Amino acid sequence: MTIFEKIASREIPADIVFEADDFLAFRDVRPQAPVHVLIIPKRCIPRIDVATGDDVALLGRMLGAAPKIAQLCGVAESGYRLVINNGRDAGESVPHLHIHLLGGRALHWPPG
Ligand code: DGP
Repeated sequence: MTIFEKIASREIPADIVFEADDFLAFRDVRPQAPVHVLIIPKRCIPRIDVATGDDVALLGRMLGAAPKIAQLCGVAESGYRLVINNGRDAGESVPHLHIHLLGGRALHWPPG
């Protein structure tokens, strides 16, 4: 079981900001911005690289919920960034697909 599956099953606590039947959004334990939320599928898809056609609708719902989650976190107007890290060079550290939602400060571009 990944750490995020444990959060989804409430085995490990997290600061949950939004929940749907098949995905969850909670605050990152190591925030890189004043608002840093992770949007995860409840069932483990390891990374975007191995997502299949069966995952597309779920991934679409997760992405589609981002504006609502941004609104709940107070960054809808100021702006926010969505990030998926895939693989070593991207800094992926948890093998359970997650969309980072970052906001609450001006974010640099290009990212480091
Ligand atoms: P990534 O590097 O893209 O794989 O991001 C993984 C993120 O997950 C990282 O920003 C820290 C966060 N994280 C790791 N373990 C936990 C945890 O147990 N709880 C929460 N809330 N976040 C976690």
